[in-house]
Amino acid sequence: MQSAACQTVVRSDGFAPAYKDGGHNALAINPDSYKDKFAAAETTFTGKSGTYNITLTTLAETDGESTYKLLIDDRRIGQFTNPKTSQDYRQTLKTWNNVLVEKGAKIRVEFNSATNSQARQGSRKAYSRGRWTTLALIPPGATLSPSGSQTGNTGLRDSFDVINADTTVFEEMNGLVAVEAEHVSVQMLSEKRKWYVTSATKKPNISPDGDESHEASASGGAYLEVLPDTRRNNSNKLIRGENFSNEPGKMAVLVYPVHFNTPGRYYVWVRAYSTGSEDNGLHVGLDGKWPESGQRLQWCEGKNTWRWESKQRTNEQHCGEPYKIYLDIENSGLHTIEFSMREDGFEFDKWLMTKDRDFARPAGAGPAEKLLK
Ligand SMILES: [Ca+2]
Ligand SMILES: [Ca+2]
Ligand SMILES: [Ca+2]
Repeated sequence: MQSAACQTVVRSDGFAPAYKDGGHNALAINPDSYKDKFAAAETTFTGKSGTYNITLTTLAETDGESTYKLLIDDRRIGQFTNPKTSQDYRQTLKTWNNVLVEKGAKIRVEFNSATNSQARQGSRKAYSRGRWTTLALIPPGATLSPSGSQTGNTGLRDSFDVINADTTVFEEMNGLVAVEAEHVSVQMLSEKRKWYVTSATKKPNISPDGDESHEASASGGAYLEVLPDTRRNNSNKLIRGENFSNEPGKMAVLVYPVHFNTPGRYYVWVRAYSTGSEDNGLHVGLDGKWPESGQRLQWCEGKNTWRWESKQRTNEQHCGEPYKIYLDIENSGLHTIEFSMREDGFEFDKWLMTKDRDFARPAGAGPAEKLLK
């Protein structure tokens, strides 16, 4: 697989230079030298000619709202300006649907430095750096193949895996949002472990797995499982960074864009299935950040059944404490809710976020999904 640096040509003719921001794994423009200017990066599309949904992932900043232009063979496909944010490097997704891309086409992203004149660096106005991390081309209707191999995912970066074709945006209403795990937009950091869909018609052919499938009783008839599962009981060796990650955001990250209407503290509940003493831990994050209150979701009760839970594993209570798994949404607008692997073999049916601290555990599938219209 090639890295972005190999595939991408940074244009200098008529553009400001771009630089690689290693700390954020992004391309960016330096406003110290280039204010209100555009830099550009270009790649030649080597995939099959066809129609694609194209998703750009940017990092929004407080200093200014950078603008991004997508061009194919010098034709403007679209333009996107980051939303205002109170949090630097907030991951933001923009999708252009049903774009015709011919094999050999030149795909270019232009990105600028911008200021909103609010933040100051010393006596000067502070600027945003037009950072972005990935451009993914996804064939509409693409699904995860049973073998787990991906087709048509020919972005500028290869750390971006696709489970669903659509960048579906969900909507929070009245302090509640619920999402089927299998309706994930993108998957990242899946080199060692990866989430696979199981449904009546789709079974991952990944070994070892260790148990039968449980889609018949899953919400929406489908769920995700992170495979292979090499630690199925505590006699199997625990290998950090392989079949276990106590650190959040490091392995098999799932990204769900959600539009929030109501800021505030949200308790996160997840519906999971575990059959033994293992495969019962997960992490949740927000906008690419992994606060302590999203780490180590834990299940002990309800074995061999789908079980909604919202408990955090702590030193004092290995089976988890209630009320400790939450995310604080500071501003209304688009955010990404992200989950990452803690234990391989985890089976993930659905998740929800509620402002109600005393939310009653749903017995069945739980609240319905709501898409942003
Ligand atoms: Ca399994
Ligand atoms: Ca496991
Ligand atoms: Ca489901």
